[in-house]
Amino acid sequence: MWAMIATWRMALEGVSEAGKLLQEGKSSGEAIEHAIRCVEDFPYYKSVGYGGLPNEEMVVELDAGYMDGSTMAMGAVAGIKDFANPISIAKDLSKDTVNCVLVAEGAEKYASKKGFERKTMLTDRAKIHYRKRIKLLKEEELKPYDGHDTVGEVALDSQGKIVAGTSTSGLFMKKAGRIGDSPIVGGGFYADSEVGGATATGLGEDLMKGCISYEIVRKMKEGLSPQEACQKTVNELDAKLKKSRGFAGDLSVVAIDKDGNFGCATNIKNFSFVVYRQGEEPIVYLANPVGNQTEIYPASQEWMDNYMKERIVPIEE
Ligand code: SD4
Repeated sequence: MWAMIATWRMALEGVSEAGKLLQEGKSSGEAIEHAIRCVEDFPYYKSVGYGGLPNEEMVVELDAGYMDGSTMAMGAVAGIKDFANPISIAKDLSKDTVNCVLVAEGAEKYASKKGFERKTMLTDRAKIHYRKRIKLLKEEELKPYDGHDTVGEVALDSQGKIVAGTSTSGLFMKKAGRIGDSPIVGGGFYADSEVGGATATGLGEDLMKGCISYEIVRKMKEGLSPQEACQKTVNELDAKLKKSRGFAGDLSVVAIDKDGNFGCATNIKNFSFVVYRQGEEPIVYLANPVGNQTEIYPASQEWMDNYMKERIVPIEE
């Protein structure tokens, strides 16, 4: 049995291709890397890789994480500039036992030495978004973008290995040097091949407070289904944040277990995610919070048609 789950509709094309790799017997590590690279390479996704929106100094700083749930190997890069595929660098870093998490210049030096592809990641389209936002915020203090579209994925291969990975440009207009949950093991991603894997998207500062991906896997280990584990974890963190300081940032999570069952929970409207399992077609789901539960249903054709149209619509200064 193989299976993949990923945050946001933008993962669909990559997951569709990666599922074929899993069907051919390739490993979950290869599937994750391939699927996430597809998102990183697509210029119209504004929050991952090429085309990602910049920080407040108009610099694109990227974060990525990778974990192999069979060996517990883990690698991550944070605040890395001008490399095409941060996920591949994170995966490469996971092969070592030390120096597995590198930031900024150190990460760039490593990637350069290892021959990873350099690329100017700030696109003209991203510059227009930046200038528009600056115009809009002229009189106000800069605030981070409150949309969130980190790609986080978990794959189970037919050998039973579970791998989790993430890639993001983080929050639009973030401070230089700011990193979120995506390169933080246990925060943005976690995998344990004996149990399952989970990954998160949303406000990194809040997701990290709950060690949210680890917590979901921990609950699955205790016997909860992926759906129960996702829901309970989001509910608990959401409630705790609201109780302690009055509000909770966006929290959305997906998970699969070692048998390919999946779960998703969110505290925002219309969170989309992708599931592809052996013997099925890839499916895009929409998730919405209803009381303490998450209502999950396949996205309509109309929603799917509008999605790509909205992404590629021409923008003007
Ligand atoms: C972060 N969790 O850097 C990420 C944001 C996200 O698209 O999901 N962005 O906090």
